[in-house]
Amino acid sequence: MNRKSFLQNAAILGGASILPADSLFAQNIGDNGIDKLTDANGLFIQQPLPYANNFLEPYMDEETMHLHYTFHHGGAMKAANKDMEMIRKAMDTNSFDTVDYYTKKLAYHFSSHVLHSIFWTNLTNKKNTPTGTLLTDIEKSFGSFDKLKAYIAQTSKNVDGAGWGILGYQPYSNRLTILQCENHEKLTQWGVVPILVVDVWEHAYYLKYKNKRSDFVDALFNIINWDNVAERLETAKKLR
Ligand code: MN3
Repeated sequence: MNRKSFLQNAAILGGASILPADSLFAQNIGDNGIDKLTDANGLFIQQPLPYANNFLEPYMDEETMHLHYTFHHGGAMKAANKDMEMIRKAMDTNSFDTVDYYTKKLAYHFSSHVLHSIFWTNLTNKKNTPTGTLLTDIEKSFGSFDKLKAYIAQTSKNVDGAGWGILGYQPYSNRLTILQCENHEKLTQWGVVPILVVDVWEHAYYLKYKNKRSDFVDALFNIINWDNVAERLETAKKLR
C-alpha cells in the first residue's frame, strides 16, 4: 500500500487514532499538493489535527496541543471568516469606511490559519533528517543541513515579540530562504512558499517551557517531519 492510499484508509477508519505510534508521517496536504483551507463555498475550514493531542509528547505536551489547535488556530480561522464577511458586507452596501481595517485583520488571521495548518503537518514523533532533493537544495542554499538548522534556530529564537521562523521556497530565485516573521504576516518576501514553519508565539510553548523559547526551538528539531517539508518543496517548485 502506498502512502496516499494508506492515508486514505486511515481517514476512513477514523484517522490519526489508528496510526501506529512510530508513524513518521502525519500529513494532510491534498492531492493537488496544497493544504485545503476552504470549503466549497470559500469559507475557511480547519482540518482535523493529523494525530492525537499526545502524539508529539514529550516535546510538545498534550494540553498545549489541545489549546493551541482548538483556540489559537481555530480562533484565527473563525476570525478570518468574520473578516471576509465584514468586507463582503461593506462591498454589498457600498460603505467602504471599514474595508481597510478588515483587510488588515484578514491578512493577520488568514496568515495565522495558513501557517498553523502547515505547522501541524511539519511535525511527527520520530526523529528524521532531510534526504534527496530537499537535502541537495538545503546544501545549495545554506551550505549544509547543520547550517540551515543553526540559521532557522537563531532566526526563530530571536523573533521580536510573537511570530514565526520560516523556511520557504522562493520561486523568483529558485532558492530556499529563511524568513523571520513577526505576528503571522510581517517581514515576508513576496512569492515565498512556506515549507517549514516554527511557531514561537508564547502559546506554542509556555505551559511546558515557560520563558525558555530557546529550549522549545531546540526541542522541535526532534519532531520535524522532513518528509512533509520535502513534499511541500516538491509542490512549491512547480510554481516555476
Ligand atoms: Mn500558534
